[in-house]
Amino acid sequence: MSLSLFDLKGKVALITGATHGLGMAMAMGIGKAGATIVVNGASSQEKLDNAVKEYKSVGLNVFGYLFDVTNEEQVIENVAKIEKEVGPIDILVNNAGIIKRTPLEDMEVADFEQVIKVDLVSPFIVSKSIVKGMISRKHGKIINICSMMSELGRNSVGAYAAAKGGLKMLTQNMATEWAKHNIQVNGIGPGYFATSQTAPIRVDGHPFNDFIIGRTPAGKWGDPDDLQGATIFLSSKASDFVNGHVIYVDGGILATIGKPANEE
Ligand code: GCO
Repeated sequence: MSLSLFDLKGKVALITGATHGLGMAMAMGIGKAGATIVVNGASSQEKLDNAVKEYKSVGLNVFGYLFDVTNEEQVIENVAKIEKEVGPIDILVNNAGIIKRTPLEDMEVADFEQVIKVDLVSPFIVSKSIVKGMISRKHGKIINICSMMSELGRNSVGAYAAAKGGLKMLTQNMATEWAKHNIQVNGIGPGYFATSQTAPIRVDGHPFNDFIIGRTPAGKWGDPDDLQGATIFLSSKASDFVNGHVIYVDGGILATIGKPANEE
């Protein structure tokens, strides 16, 4: 099979929330496969500039744009700027997301709404701002970054689970509506990865750290680079007839009911 199926040379990819963590790892993968990468950050110009330097340090063709993905006006303005200054967007990775770990009964409504806004509404806002161009060009790739919480609940992450469960269904509906325009919309569901978001629950001896190691058949936290293969696949020609699926990169968590703590 020709590797050109996975070649992204000549493509422009926008990855939201790609100044660090999983977003950066996926953007690095897409860039190394040949695409020009457009990195979005929302919190600070300095963080964005540092990230752009890091991408350039490994020889990638990269541009950085600072805008809030929950603000439709900023999204429309920046997508227009990107498509004028860099080129039409061929690949969109909706990765930007937040999590707030609070028992539902204690969670402020405003906090619940903020998680929904960033994790579920913003993929809609950014996709909507780009898809009409993809429709006119008769091709496009949209990848929504879902989660284990698109399938399973967990104490204290109810808002996040509601958002990521919704994002899985939004992915299926985008696929339903846009596949006829040769736009493939799919998701990636990361398992438990070693990132800044999971750092608080990953410290040695933290009960959750031991739980995840036991609950994951691969017996470890994922390395963000483990996501690059699925990302390149869903960004490339190789997935031109794949629509509405979420690929779980999870070390086997969703494949198993788990095992007793004392079982090897
Ligand atoms: C948590 C974790 C998870 C992971 C990831 C799993 O608190 O349970 O942060 O949400 O980050 O989303 O797919």
